[in-house]
This record gives sequence, C-alpha cells and structure tokens, in this order.
Amino acid sequence: MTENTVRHLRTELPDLQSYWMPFTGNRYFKEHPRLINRAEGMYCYTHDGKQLLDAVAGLWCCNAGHCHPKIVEAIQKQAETLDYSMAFQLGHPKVFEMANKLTDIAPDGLDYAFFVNSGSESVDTALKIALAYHRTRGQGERTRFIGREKGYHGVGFGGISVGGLSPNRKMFGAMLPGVDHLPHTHNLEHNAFTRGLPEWGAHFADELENIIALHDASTIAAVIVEPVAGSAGVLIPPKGYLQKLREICDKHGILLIFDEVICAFGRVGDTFASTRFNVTPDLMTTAKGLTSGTVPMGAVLAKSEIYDAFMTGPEGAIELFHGYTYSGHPLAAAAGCATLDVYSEEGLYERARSLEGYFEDALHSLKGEPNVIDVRNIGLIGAVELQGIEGQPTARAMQIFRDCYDNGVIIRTTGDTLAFSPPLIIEKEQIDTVVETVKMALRAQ
Ligand code: PXG
Repeated sequence: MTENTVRHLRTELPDLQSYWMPFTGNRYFKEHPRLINRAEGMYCYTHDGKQLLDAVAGLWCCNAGHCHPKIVEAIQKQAETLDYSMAFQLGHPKVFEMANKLTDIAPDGLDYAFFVNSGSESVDTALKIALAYHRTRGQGERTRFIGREKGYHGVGFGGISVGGLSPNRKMFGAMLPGVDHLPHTHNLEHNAFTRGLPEWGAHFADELENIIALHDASTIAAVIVEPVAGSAGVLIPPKGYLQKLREICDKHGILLIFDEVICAFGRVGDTFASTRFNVTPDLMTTAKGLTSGTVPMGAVLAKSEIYDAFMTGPEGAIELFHGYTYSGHPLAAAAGCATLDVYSEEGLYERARSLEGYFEDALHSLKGEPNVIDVRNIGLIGAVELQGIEGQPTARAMQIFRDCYDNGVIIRTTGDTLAFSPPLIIEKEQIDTVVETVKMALRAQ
C-alpha cells in the first residue's frame, strides 16, 4: 500500500461471491477486489482507505464531479416528495421541466426529448424511432442501419448490431439483419499524435456512398456514429468527416443519428459534439452526463419533423408503441434538472473548453515515453495508445491501469489504449498529477 492509504474510512469487505460483475474479469476481481465506498468532487475513496483521483469521471459520466451537493439535494428532495408515478398516460412536473431544460440547450431543431434509462436504451430507442418514422411516412422499406467499425452503441441487440467492436458481438450469435458498417477512421500512419481533429481522413465518409449504392438508399433508415468514438479508444473525427456524412444522408433521405452518450454535456469542449462540430443530426442519443452519472437516465433528442410525423391519426391514440416503466423517473428527472443547472451555473461547458489546451499539452507530454505510439484529444477527452505486448493484447494497458490505481489515480483502458475523461471540474494541478502518475507507470514497466 502507498502513502495515500491513510486517513480515509476503511470498511470491511462484503462477501463478494454472488455478484456477477459487468464487463469485468470476475475471478481476478474477487481475488483482487477494488471497492469504492465514497466519492466527493474529483476523488473516490476505497474500502481500504485509499484516495483516488478520478480521471475518467466514473465511467465517462460524472461530469460535475462526484456527489455535487446541489444534485444530491435535488435527489433527496424528490425522493421524499414523489418516488414514482406511472410513466404511461400520466406525467409528473419534473419530467416536463427536464425535457424543456434539455431541449433549450440542444442544437437548433432538436426540440423533443424521449426519456430512457441508459445509453443502450437510448440507442435502441433512436433506432426504433428511425424505423417507425420512415414507416409513418409510407417508406416502410427503409429498414437498414449503417453503423461503423469500432463503434460502441451499448449492449442492446440494436446497439451491438450497429456497433463495431467484435468482442461485444461474437458471443451472441445473429445480430439485427440488414446492418452494414462504415470503415473506422483510426489511422496512426497518417494521424499519430494529432492535437484535436486530424487533417487526414474525411474521405472515409465517402464510403457511405458506396454502401448506399450497394443496398439502394430506399432500403436504408439511418446512419449511426459516435461523433468522437469513446470505447474504441477515443477516436477523433477527421476534419470535415461529420459534415460529409450529414450531406450524404441529406442527399438520400437517410436519418443521421449521433450517439452522444459520451460526447454530450461538455465532454468535447462544448455543450454537445454537434454544437462543437456544427453538424446537427436528426436524432441524438444521450445518457451518462445527463444526470452526471447520479441516477440512471438517457434521452433521445429528436427533430421536430420526426416528432410531427408521428402526431397524426386519431386524437388520443398512442403514437409510438415504445417506452419503459422508468422513462422519465422522478428521481432521474430531478437529478437531471439539477445537473443541467449546475453545468450552466458553474460554466462547466466553457470550463472544459478553456482547459482543453492545458489538458492537450499535458497528455502530449507523454510522447516519447516507453511504448507510447499515439496521443489524441479534444475537449476533456483524450487517449494514449500503447504498443501492446507481443501475444498479450490489453496486458500492457492493464498493467498501467493497476500501477496508476496503486498510485492514487483511476484511468480507463480499452484494448492497449489508456483513456481519460475527467470530471469537468478538474484543476490544472490534478491534470498534472494524472499525467505524472501515468508517466511513472510507463517508465516502471
Ligand atoms: N453509446 C455510447 C457512445 C457509449 O459510450 C453506450 C451507448 C451505452 O450506454 P449504457 O448506459 O447502456 O452503458 C455507451 C456506454 C468503456 C465503457 O469505458 C463505455 C461505455 C459503457 C461502459 C464502458 O469502454 N459507454
């Protein structure tokens, strides 16, 4: 144990046997448990009394920092006022307030919010809305989706089908039919150590024309991409790439869905990636930062044209046969309202942008350290890609993760890439601490 294993509350380990942990090596974890039992601001505290600087905002979600008092208070107040109310055919005030707050800050035209409970539900909901939208307009043959290699869109069947990470697909047999994939844009030969958007690679969007020609536009419902791909290791879109996708989709009447589950709410140095890159999708999926990770909630934002297309048929009839028991849950809506207030009152979107240069310089100072083959960044999201150990993919990054953890910093790994997405409240000295800790870990390999 290191010197930061002091002062903080220690608790007994619970019995670890029955919990089947998600996306975790259960057997290794249970032999080497890492439990967080408290968090505040930029820090998490472990069961054995360690303080950890959180350089990933939980799992790319706690953008306002942990246990923000205003958000905590809003949740507490809501819990004692209205625990739950029927989500279908009844409403409650907070969810309407939340929809208004969200659409007020959303890019122009995205005027409607459909609430869900996670990023995966956000994606599956957006895909279903896309299909149903075309059908309501008499174009029910538009059933295909185009995703992208290395895309991550959660773990629902829709999300893994349009997603492009093979480990998330291969155990689960047949995917949704009629899905094709764009090529990913990651290329170290041309773009290694790029700061911000790579100059090279917009032409990857042209491949969409070939895919459309193959299937015929009249069969395609939507294209879905993450503006900045997160889980695949923070892949930044080449300059002009997203604009090209927008133009091609417009030309062929295909909906463009941006999966902003990670990108939204300041992460890329603006309220949304769509506003940062000036490309407005037809549907946008969000979750994570929507409530700063406090209560599960996601939202699909939809253009008015899409909402309006459903508002036909007999008055009183259900227009969209979709929704969840917990859509717009009162606790989530209260957390979301408070979160959006905190972001704007504390200027966190602007703060993310103003720290971008410092964060960028700090991360890029790792160029030249052992096994670093790329550094990439935008806003307060960044990645350091490592040369993997021959025959042992992911092992090197895991070694760095464990070393950073032992030295008081939580980072995220994906493949042999180290990923960073700190809460937007991070201070410059804390950025230095993260980078110094990673540097020491790289040198200690
Ligand atoms: N879309 C995107 C772009 C995501 O990043 C989801 C959808 C699904 O969200 P839910 O809430 O269903 O998990 C995500 C989730 C990681 C990691 O570090 C990333 C996510 C989830 C778990 C791990 O690689 N992103």
